[in-house]
Amino acid sequence: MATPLTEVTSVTAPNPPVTLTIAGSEATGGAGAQADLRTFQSLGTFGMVALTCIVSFDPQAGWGHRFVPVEAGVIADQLEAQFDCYDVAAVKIGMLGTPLTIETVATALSELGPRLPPHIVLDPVLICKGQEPGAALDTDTALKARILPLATFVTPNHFEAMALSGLAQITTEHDLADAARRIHDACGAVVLAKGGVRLEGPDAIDVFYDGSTLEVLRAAKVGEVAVSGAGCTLAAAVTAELAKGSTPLDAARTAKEFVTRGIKARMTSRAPFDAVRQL
Ligand code: PXL
Repeated sequence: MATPLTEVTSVTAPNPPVTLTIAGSEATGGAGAQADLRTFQSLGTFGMVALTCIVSFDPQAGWGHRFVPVEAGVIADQLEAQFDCYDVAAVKIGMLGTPLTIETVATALSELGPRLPPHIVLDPVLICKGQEPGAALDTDTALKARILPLATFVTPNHFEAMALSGLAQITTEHDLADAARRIHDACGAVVLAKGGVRLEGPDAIDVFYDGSTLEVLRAAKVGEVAVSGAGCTLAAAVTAELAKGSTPLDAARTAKEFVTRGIKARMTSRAPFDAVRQL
């Protein structure tokens, strides 16, 4: 016999921490909001997404990006519903994509007052694989001016670390550490700068810097080609761990282990790149 509804609703377990990603959909599910939600779920938080844009790779054109922004008012509506519904423990900000979206998100977060979550993790998606560096300078500038100051934790990749630190080249672990320091000094956020497969050597290196502790996180490289969704997954894992009460350094360590496991278990497909699989 089916359990009466009253019995189900009367047994209320305590809520897990609530996490939110403000991010785009990548239709094949490897990156963006889909990767974030799987990561939130795997790490034991309740995930929500405020969708900012829809990316559909174009198999007829080298798997480049077809990009459609979500209307600004609809982004604001999602955030209103989410923050009215829950106390959000930590937010991840992924692809925003246009200056108008950046302005909409910055305004919504700035107006939250005491409901502003204590952890705002920014994955500063400046370009995606397949896009030309500097293709969207107005978006990059708006992100630095309006979103970076709100971030408590930032996870730039190799290219973004150059853009945010002003360093012309990052080729060594020492350069990456220098970039992490400069970015922290400029914005005050905890920095996890990702070398990934882009620095030479056997290890994928990320540098953590919070203003006093500098730690190099290492994992043996799994191949020499970047895997789709690795950056999204790393930042989402940091967000989930912070939401559960970890220190920033422990969150970074756990996130690095989580993404390394996901890269080892990656999805292959008919696209010319693999995608992280969150275990
Ligand atoms: O991996 C960066 C990224 C983030 N968000 C969305 C994306 C991508 C890359 O494809 O499509 C929506």
